[in-house]
Amino acid sequence: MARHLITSAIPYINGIKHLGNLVGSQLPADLFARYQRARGNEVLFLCATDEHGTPAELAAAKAGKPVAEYCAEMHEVQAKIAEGFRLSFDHFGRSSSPQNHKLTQHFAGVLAERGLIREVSETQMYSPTDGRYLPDRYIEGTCPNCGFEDARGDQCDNCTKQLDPVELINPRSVISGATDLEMRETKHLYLCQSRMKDQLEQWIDTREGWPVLTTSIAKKWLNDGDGLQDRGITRDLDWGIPVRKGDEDWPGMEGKVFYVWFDAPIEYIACAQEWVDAGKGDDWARWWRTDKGAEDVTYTQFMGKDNVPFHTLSFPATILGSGEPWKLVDYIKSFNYLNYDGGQFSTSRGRGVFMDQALEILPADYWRWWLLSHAPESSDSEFTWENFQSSVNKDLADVLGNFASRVTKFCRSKFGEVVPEGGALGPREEQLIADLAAKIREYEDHMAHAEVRKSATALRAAWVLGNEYLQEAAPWSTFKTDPEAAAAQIRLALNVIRLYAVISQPFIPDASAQLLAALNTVDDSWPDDVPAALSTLPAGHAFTVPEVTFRKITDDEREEWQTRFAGKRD
Ligand code: B3M
Ligand code: ZN
Repeated sequence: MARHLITSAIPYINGIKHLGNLVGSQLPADLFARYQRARGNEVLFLCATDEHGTPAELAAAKAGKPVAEYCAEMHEVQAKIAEGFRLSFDHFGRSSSPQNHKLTQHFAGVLAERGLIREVSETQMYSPTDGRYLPDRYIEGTCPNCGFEDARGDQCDNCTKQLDPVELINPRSVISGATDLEMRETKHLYLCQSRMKDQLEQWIDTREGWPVLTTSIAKKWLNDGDGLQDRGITRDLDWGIPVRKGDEDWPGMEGKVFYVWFDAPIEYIACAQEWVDAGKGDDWARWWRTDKGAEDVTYTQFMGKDNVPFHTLSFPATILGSGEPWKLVDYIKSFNYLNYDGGQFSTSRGRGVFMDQALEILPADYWRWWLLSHAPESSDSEFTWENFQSSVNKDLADVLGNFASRVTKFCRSKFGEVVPEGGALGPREEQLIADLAAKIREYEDHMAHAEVRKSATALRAAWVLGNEYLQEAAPWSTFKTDPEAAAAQIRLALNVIRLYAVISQPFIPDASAQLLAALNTVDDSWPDDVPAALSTLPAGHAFTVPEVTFRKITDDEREEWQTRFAGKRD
């Protein structure tokens, strides 16, 4: 039995994510986790909310809540939506957990001991009124380029010029409006990534079969311009993990916290500790420490392409730099972007479908199927309502749903709600079994490599085989001349429904459970031996006709939704 550690990029806490975010990490990670479990492998699948950084502080301020309270609430909201999408995390943690505080401070401590952290003096805006340093986004003022009065410290939204806060005319604090801002000298910590360039490059060059998207982004950061740069890992914020060297104070770093991208990936490890502390597991080290059994773990990470530099370089720099036996990632699966209906998803403009809204209009399986079968793997992809409607109506309703419904209803009308006995299987049936076996082996191969679209294509092809068989065998005609043969055909077809329920589970878990329940079986074992799997339900086995597995999306609905999610203009 293989052991798979699987993590999804951890979503920011500041609001509900859209479908583009979902398909870029959490959903394909879930597909992979479900598949590995279905194959009988041991899986630890982790995700969490990413709770630090300015976006969290600003969102809490906007909601008029203390940031800790805001994060606790939003964590629950995101956890509930994740459940709604049937994301099967073994634990959904929080990067603000005490476990992550301790571990992040530990890593900073050992990296400092090994000479991989240096102190840098910088000048920064300080607001005496607010009693704190102000990061870029906390300062607004008049744009020196176009005169726009509400330009942000990092960029002018009017003329798009990139700015440094010191360039703003009449700068003011976003928090209090105070204008008595002053420049102060302050110290920050930098992780010496440049010194680890060779080690990182050698590691990346020896990874086999990594997606081009992943390695090309890593190589670009390693070699473009002056090569890999050291990275600031501290910030002047109130909310975050206090800068400490392990258990000790860090002189000069009082009042500072670690940069969100330093502690967020460490949460992958802390999350396993949270999983144990929540009583769900008893040993996190056997997943994360190569001196404690993680040597034989296969670790796969899922993320959008914008997160790749942090996972191929910064986090490995933390792990390798520590000199401690932590498990390094084995495979990084990254995704391009999903666009929305001729443009982009936009959180600020409410453009596109967000996770909570999606579940309000249709069950999770409809979205899971469309998103996964159109995952932006080799290039960006686009959600359109026409495409969504046609995929759901064709693949799910006409092909899979219709097969289950026709077979069970025909059986009920001619033989009752039990698997009929019938005679031996004919050549056409043997051909179907052979075709299904070949298609399933192909499906397994794609799933094992986390090739999401190809897996969906193979699965759909397996569903189509059943339909084509049914069309050709036409048990309703056979029945008129040879009821024994028709019974054998239906016995096989009922078993094919069970087979579909089992292999489709990673994509559409609710439909899978519904079909198995209707077939009155709990046997969801993987069809290692397809012919044997297709005789699981014996003659005489009672079942019920399932409710409609997938309904069709009407043209009216499609038009209504298209208008509803077009986004409001600001
Ligand atoms: N929260 C960015 C994102 O959600 C960031 C990922 C962290 S993974 C350690 O896209
Ligand atoms: Zn401007």
